[in-house]
Amino acid sequence: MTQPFSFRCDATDGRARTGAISTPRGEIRTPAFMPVGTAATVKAMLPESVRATGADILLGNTYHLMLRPTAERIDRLGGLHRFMNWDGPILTDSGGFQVMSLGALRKLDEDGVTFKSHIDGSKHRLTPEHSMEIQRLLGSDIVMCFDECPSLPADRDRIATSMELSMRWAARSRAAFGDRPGHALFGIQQGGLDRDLRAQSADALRDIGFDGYAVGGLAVGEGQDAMFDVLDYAPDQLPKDKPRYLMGVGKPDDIVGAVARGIDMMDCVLPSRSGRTGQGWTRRGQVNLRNARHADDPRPLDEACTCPTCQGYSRAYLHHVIRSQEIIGSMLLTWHNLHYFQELMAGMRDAIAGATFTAWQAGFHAMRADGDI
Ligand code: PRF
Ligand code: ZN
Repeated sequence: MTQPFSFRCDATDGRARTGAISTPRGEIRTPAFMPVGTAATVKAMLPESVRATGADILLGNTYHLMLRPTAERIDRLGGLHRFMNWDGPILTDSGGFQVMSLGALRKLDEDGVTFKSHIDGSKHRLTPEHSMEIQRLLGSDIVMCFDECPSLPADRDRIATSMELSMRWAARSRAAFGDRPGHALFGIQQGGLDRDLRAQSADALRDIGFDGYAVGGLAVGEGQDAMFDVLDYAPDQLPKDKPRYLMGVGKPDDIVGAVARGIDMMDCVLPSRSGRTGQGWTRRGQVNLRNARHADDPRPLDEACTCPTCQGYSRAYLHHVIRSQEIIGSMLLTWHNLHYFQELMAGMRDAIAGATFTAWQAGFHAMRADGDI
């Protein structure tokens, strides 16, 4: 019998790998990109449209949902899947990272974090136990450990102390999560840019035992070169037989570089958030549709793209609706961007399966060097 939650690797090419995570709510093809649905919506998209772009799984946020509309209300209404009308798998982040970005509005101690809501200034507290409870009430399929993610640069002592705290919180998260068949708990590796601290963190997580392992603490200001340096060893420090998730990454070239280094899952607000400001992401690079040069351009954003936006609308129209702040501008660009990110993942999955990933990567970079888009 297959496990209610399991990971299989179908093929590898270099360090890149492709396979699938099986969950009771469906399969997640890997490498996977998870659109971000922070407040129980992928902004400007219907869930069925998100699905049509090729997404197998969404990300939701403990921090935002606990404040509004609250986890208890979502639970009473049948859980997050029913609430937002998405029946596929949902991964929820634990809140630690989002609280950290509040800066002065938070206070950290051994037991957890006290913080003030960005919505109304009300006081709240998150601990590993409380984060597990909220993610259970939401009905999350993949629950993330409660951790602390220091911003970089930071000195080694600060990174070490924080990583050790995150590992104690990981053990408490594991104990509080308990045994929930069909639901998964992922550990989060920390340790900044320090190979030794990353190894200590990976060992601590492996000893506790998780259903998957995230590389946390990256894409926090260190730059792509430094991030890739860490990704040259971090995935190999984590168990081979479990999914590896790089949190909060990234731009298309970050994603490709991460997959080449053994990452199976990623999430980022980039395709949705930048879509709402008029940025289009294509095979040939980034296009700012606000730019006046598009005002009379009858061509689609990307002639080779099969998304509904590129099938029906010109750059001139996109330029007009974005400049006019029409809602459809956000809808059209978010759809195109999510479609492009999912096509990117599908292209990588096929290339890894066909053992042509190196050539695929060369093609990806060559296409982008092309110049005028
Ligand atoms: N921890 C958690 N969520 C995250 C991160 C982390 O380190 C990151 C780092 N890029 C993004 N989201 N819990
Ligand atoms: Zn398109």
